[in-house]
Amino acid sequence: MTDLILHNYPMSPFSQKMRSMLGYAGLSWQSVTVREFPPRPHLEALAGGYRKIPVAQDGADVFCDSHLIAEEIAARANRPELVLANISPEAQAWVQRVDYELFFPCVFAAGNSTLRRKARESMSVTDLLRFVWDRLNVGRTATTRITGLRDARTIVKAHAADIEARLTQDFLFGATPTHADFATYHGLWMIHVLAESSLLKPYPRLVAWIGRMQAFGDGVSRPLSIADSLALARASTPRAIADNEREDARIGQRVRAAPDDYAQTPTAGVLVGATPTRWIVAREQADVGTVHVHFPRKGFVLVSV
Ligand SMILES: N[C@@H](CCC(=O)N[C@@H](CS)C(=O)NCC(=O)O)C(=O)O
Repeated sequence: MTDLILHNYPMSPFSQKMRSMLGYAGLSWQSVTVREFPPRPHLEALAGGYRKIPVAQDGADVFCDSHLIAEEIAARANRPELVLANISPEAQAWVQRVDYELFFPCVFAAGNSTLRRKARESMSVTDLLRFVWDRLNVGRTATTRITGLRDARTIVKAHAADIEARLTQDFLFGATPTHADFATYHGLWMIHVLAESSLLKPYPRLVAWIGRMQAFGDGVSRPLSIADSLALARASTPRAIADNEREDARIGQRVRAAPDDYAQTPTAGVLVGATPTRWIVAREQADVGTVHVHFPRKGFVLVSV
């Protein structure tokens, strides 16, 4: 099996979720560094309209959303605890809560002079302005309410107190980590590690847990150029789809798949695969030939066109 390719950028929290899982899983991987905001033409070739980061790639198969990428990491490293569907209902509900209630407050609460300096070091002033403008538009067009702009620090502190109380063992749901730890970590990573903020200091068990999560590292990565990632897709054939992976009356039809929350730009193609948890959409593009783009069902909508 070849190393997974992760299209990511250093300051992206959801990319950090994947980098930390790769570190925990002990996997080596290939890193394509992408811009912080669209247009990203090579990702348009690979994933169509889907514009969130990270995106993973294995040859001519492309995986959208961290929940699905986690399944790829879990399968490669035999780490079933990284798959959301494998963890307890209580832990799954926890992930849903931190995804929707903690992530954005963390992003807003992380905004301090250290973060601005780091952003300024990786982007020109013009790009920084374009980035802010882009994210304002993402917020404006979101179908779910993006909470936390006003009370970000208060919301983060309430979650931090919950996490502090839960951490009676080394990880949130026991002595070893699960998907829930990684889903909780990346927002807090932005505050504590990236922005070097003191906001979480009053929560010693939480800070110690961040240290344990950080100690997993990011796995061993080697850089891959955008051109090489496209060439790899072009030279590869998508994975075969089994008969029991065609469980949808729309197989063979033209469809559009899009996130149901924010940055909902759709990917168009032909539905070629469907399992109880994912859809697989085939796309043809001159730069990459035929690629199969995988979407989780949870958090996405699929419509016939
Ligand atoms: N549900 C997605 C969320 C990913 C996400 O929101 N990523 C951020 C960057 S960390 C993003 O892409 N924001 C808007 C954008 O760039 O279009 C996942 O789990 O992968």
